[in-house]
Amino acid sequence: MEKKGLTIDVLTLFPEMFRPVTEDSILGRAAEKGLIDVRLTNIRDFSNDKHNRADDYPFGGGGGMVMMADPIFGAMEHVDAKARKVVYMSPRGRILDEEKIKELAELDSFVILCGHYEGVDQRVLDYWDAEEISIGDYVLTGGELPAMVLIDSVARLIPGVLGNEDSALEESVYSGLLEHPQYTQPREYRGMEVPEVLMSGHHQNIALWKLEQSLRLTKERRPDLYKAFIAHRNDKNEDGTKRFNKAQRQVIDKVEEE
Ligand code: 4FN
Repeated sequence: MEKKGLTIDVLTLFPEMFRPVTEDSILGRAAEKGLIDVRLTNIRDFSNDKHNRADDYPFGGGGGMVMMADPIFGAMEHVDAKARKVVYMSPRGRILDEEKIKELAELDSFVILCGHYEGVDQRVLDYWDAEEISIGDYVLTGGELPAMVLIDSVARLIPGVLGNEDSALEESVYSGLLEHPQYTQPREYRGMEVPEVLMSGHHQNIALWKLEQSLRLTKERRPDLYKAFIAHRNDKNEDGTKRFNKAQRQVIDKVEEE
């Protein structure tokens, strides 16, 4: 059976930060269609302290505040996290990539914990067996923006979330290449013309031009991605057919020799 929809529980001290992302545009429509359900839990609601505190000073000193275990445990129990995958957005984690995003998009549900201040009490991560995932090497004030990046990237892989059912797969990210240059109206702007081939209506030539541009750009700007593409260029599709036809292979060989 095909899975129906994805539920993501987000545990955070700042649930209001997520509203614009979860209610607007593409994600909002996906939610209306029942394809994705992003549930927000305010960790502070599970504080058992008389002042509703969710953070305290770090043992061993060092300044800043640490998010306490107890409110997070309460929130985790509330969303029944024991039965599900728990992700902690953290600069200590492996950097998010398309492979991890695909893995998460195949689940029925998972939980995202967002840290703030100096992060969470380590016992939370140990007990709930959290997988730490980072979105990149820079300092942030919290895990909320990273969680939104993760949600956005996972959501677009769920069938039906993007208008066009297969547009997520058609894009160059699917092949691991950067995108070719894009143009729209007008045909001439301040003396700058759109490449002739795009106006030709010759679909085969257009597809080959796009492939060539993607390859050149990727080779120049992201040699890491280009090397990975070249290493896998002779892989077969899932159905055993060849990934690239003869004309495409010629383009790849040409750029490889440049
Ligand atoms: N960041 C670095 C080294 C040490 C600390 C930080 C940092 C927010 C709770 C974590 C940051 C970046 C990418 C979560 C950064 C991410 C965070 C992320 C994040 C408050 C503690 C903190 C060496 C990476 C620069 C603050 C490096 N992806 N600490 O930013 O949550 O997910």
